[in-house]
Amino acid sequence: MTNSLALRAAQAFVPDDPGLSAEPYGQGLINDTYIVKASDGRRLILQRLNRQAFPQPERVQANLRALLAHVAARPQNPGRRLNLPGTHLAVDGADHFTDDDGGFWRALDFIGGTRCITKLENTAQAGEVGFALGRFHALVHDLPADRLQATREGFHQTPMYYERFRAAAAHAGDTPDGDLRFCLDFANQRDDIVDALESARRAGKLPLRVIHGDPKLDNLLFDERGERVVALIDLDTAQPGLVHYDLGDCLRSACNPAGESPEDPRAARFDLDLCRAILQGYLHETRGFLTGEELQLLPVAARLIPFELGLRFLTDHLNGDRYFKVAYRGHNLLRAATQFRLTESIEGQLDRLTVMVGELARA
Ligand code: ADP
Ligand code: GN1
Ligand code: MG
Repeated sequence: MTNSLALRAAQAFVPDDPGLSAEPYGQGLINDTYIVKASDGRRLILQRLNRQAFPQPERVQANLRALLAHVAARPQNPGRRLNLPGTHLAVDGADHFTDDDGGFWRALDFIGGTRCITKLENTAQAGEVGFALGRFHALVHDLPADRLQATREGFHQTPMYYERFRAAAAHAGDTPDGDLRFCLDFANQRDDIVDALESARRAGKLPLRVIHGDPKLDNLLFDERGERVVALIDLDTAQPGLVHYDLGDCLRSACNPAGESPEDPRAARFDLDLCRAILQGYLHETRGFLTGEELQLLPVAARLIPFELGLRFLTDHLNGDRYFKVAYRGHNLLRAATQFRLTESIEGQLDRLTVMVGELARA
């Protein structure tokens, strides 16, 4: 059913069309996403940005425009392009529309003939995931990071999420059991790893680059046959950061065949073969500008970013589900336990992962 606020926003981008419709679309955890259909057959993605996640949404749009302009000036082989969705101007010339309730809406190219893959089926698809993230980093590697503004302060700085977890856990009650007990113990036992990337960053060992911030599997669009990645979407968190945040996030999402919400969190596991194929695809695109120190800390990131996401889900559960969209009470707890089980699986394979990264980096 067409939502009236969304329809009003859609009219700001496509005026004078009595046949215009706007229907909810996709499975994102943050923004409200709609597909807009115009009478002439045109389609757009319309999104109301989440103001809690993005307190200064105009920064999201400014970054997107800077990024798109930079990438448009970098020719790509037409047969092997990575597409990014362009943003549309409203009829008043602005890059967004603000509704009467203060909602911030923007419209993007709808990238059709594509599908999201919820679970990788083979290493060829994994290679495509690596290609997409690597191509993105290669396209923006000469865009100075300070040309983009922070859309989320402290995003992926694990010590900040750990502090928030500690504050929320102070109200967890006296006798937690089940998944909550497991999650609290798991998080409390790992305070020694939370600073692993940030300490290297403070020491000047890791450069700030333009990153995507959220390259999970759902944010890659494959062609309809599921063979090639054709687009990278959800650029709201593109901002200065470490490539480790992106690689850690991509690996934790793509190499866990159980997904983010399995029935049993113990189903989560890290598939090293998928990881190898992703890194091969990634390094093929990025060879030449990543430093030795960046490569050396990739295994650290592969462990830390799922742990951090587990902390984020757990904190949101403890705070009453205020940030991530949930289907039911307890959903964020299940997601947290799943990310921690995944972290456990990575920890059990860390030596092999480290050897593998070393071999791939030298190849
Ligand atoms: P969120 O930040 O809430 O995750 P996304 O930007 O990822 O929002 O959009 C949610 C979903 O909508 C995506 O997972 C995808 O299925 C779909 N989507 C978003 N942008 C596009 C686009 N430009 N073309 C096609 N589908 C899109
Ligand atoms: C959110 O926006 P979406 O659904 O693609 C979140 C990511 C998490 C992800 C977990 C801005 O991503 O950081 O890794 O959920 N995005 C934001 O699924 O917080
Ligand atoms: Mg998304």
